[in-house]
Amino acid sequence: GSTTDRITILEKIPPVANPLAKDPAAIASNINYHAHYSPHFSPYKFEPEQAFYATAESVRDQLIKQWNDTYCHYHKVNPKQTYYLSMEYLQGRALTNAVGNLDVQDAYADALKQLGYALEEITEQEKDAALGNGGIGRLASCFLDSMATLSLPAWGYGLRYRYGLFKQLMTKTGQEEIAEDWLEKFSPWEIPRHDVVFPIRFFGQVEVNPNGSRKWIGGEVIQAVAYDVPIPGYKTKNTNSLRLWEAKARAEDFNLFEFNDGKYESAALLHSRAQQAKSNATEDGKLLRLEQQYFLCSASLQDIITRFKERLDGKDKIMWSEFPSKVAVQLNDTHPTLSIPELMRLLMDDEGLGWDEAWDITNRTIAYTNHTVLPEALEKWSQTVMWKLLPRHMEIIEEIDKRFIKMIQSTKPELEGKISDLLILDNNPQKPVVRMANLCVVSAHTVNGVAQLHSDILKAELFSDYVKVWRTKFQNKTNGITPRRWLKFCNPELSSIITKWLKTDQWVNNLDLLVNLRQFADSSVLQAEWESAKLASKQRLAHYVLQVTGVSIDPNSLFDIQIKRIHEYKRQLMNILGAVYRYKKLKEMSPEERKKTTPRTIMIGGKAFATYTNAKRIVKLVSDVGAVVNTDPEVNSFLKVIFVPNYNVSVAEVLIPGSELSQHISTAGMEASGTSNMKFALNGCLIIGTLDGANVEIREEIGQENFFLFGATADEVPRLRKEREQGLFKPDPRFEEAKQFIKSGAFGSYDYNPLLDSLEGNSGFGRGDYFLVGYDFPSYMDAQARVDEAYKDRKKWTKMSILSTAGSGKFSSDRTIGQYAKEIWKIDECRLP
Ligand code: C3B
Repeated sequence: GSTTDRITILEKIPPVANPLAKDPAAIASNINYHAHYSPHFSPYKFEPEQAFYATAESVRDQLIKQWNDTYCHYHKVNPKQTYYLSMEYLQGRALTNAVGNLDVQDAYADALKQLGYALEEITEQEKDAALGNGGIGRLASCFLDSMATLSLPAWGYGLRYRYGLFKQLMTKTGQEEIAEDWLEKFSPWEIPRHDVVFPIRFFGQVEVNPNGSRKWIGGEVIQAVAYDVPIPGYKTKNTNSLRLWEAKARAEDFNLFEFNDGKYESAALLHSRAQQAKSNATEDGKLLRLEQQYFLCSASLQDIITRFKERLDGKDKIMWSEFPSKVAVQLNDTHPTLSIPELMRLLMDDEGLGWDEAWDITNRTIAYTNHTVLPEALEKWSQTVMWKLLPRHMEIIEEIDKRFIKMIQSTKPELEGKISDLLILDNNPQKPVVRMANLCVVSAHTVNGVAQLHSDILKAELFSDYVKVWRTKFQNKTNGITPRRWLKFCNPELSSIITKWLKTDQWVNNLDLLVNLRQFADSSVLQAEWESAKLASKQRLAHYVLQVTGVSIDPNSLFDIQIKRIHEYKRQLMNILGAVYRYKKLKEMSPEERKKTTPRTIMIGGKAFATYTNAKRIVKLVSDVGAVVNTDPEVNSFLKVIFVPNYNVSVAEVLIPGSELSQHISTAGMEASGTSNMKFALNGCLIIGTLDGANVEIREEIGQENFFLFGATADEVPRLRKEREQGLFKPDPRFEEAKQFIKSGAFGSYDYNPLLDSLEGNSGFGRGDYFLVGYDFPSYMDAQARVDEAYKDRKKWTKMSILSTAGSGKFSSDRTIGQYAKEIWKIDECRLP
């Protein structure tokens, strides 16, 4: 309708502030109330954007009530509580999730209908909150959903970045990055807490008092202000908090809060104190990142300690020894490692505890999750920078290291020879650094990996010598995903079929129940329903692709998707080489032969780190191949290649339900877990993949006959790399043919040689093919041929699809979080009555 129509509708509905409205008419009144009285926009306008804000404010009313009640309940019961510290959260959109978890979806849909809108149209208005880069951030967001759903007293802490992860624009030259101003218009989901403010110090010096105690003084102090984001659980009133810290800048130019994905330089320009440090641009960027990390750790720990003291009311003496029985802190990767020396500092310098007591408390409070074995992701900070920025923390780290050596010398003399690797401080005179992972392993009570294979590799390789010191410190917690966002809300068609066949919707918070679908996998009735749900999702996806790329794709072709950050170890390059080979073969076929092939639509999406040249070349190659293939009338009804721009959480919610095959094809041993693999399997998508990360467990759960496996295994990789380097490797002719075809200029004149050279052995321009694309290519192509054959038997394919969903129960983040709660945090549910 027109603007006037909408105003007319609004005039017929009384604006009433009734925050806890349940029936559609009352909700419509409350939405109308916000349309009139919320200060963000003129009430004489009710376009989709205003309707979104008014709807969100109305939902927020409901959230705030539960959020307050939850805080009061935890305060009264005073249970042990978990604090999840993460530099990244990928929350995506909140509206669908909030009305779904509050169980008011239908009422809101009805209310909006009365106001002239469809709920889906309104939810589309929301910008994604992308305060992270990829898997680790999305995992943190899934964990928040599960913590609330399990009614666990558990909160997230993070940073309120002013700009989110960049927006990816595709231009003639490939990926371009645009700033993502997610707060431009204001976020309805946060509650500014001007009552929760802590001072954060940087630089300065350490003062030694006559009694020997030490105090960090001078430097600069800025304020951390809390913004709380309510996190509703599903089928519980518990509504937890994600507390995001913002810097209350004293200087206009202090911009701590740009999310820095390879854009360190631009952020650093805005940062005056970095210039005082007189280092170069990259160093400035690194300093900014270290400041952000410390800001998160210090604000969160001050907040935790304040709450601990508040809840001890009645007792006149603070019992510090009880701290670990009230507080569990989980470090999401090494990014919040400074929590360790910060907790030590607060306990000793501010609260007056001795070293031993402070150390015991710190150790019993903090646990660490490792998310990668890639050397470039294992953080090392320059000791010089650290001494400048955090002098007191460096003293504490030195002391932890000294005591650690002493302990090894007296209890594990056989490890003396390994000490230089085990130490926290690497005192290499060229470039002395602090090894953050070592600080975590030495200080935390528990260290865990994120899939069984990854945890095994941590124990056998990265941390093998520490295992000899602390046998029971190391655990596995296989990742998971929330079935609310990743099935119930993003794939309503499939969800209602599942509910119908299981005769219950309990699977939404007991995902193991999906296993009961197995008995119906052969039913032609279920198969027909299953296929029609898949087709509906494929049509929605095709519509989306047309909208964002202008290319129309055929919903009857096999939809083959790879979406994740672009990285050489994830091997999008192998995927596109396979597509190039497929295209060349199609060109060589007669029209009759072509008709016998399985038509495919290959979709690849993901962002490349702004300064990662080879990743950007891969993006460019995918879009160049697409430009040729999609406009080739001879073959384009048998093959399309799409680069899906600006991949993010909301795009994933459209792509995953519409997928039939997805690629999880990293070099074995390199992908710690992967989590999109779980989302695809849950939505009935088959996987082609290597024995890497959580693929191993997914294949076990859904059955090996339902998984297209190929490639070297993790234990073979070191030997294969050596052989590749020594020139003992004989490339498969198909691999050579695909590369040659690109080199011949079939996809334009862009210089792909630097990229293709990375796939050669060490001679000439070759850079060793570290990721073993050449070695795995033939078995990858064979597996792809098995996929094409399997897709021809639609009954069998659909059965495999049903079995994928049926076998995905283990990968609920409810299971993962239940295990963290029991085996690491030792916390219990604290459910609102
Ligand atoms: C990722 C890993 O690369 C994934 O395999 C894993 O599934 C997720 O973490 C979640 O555990 N990861 C990331 O996104 N960022 C890092 N810095 C390190 C790992």
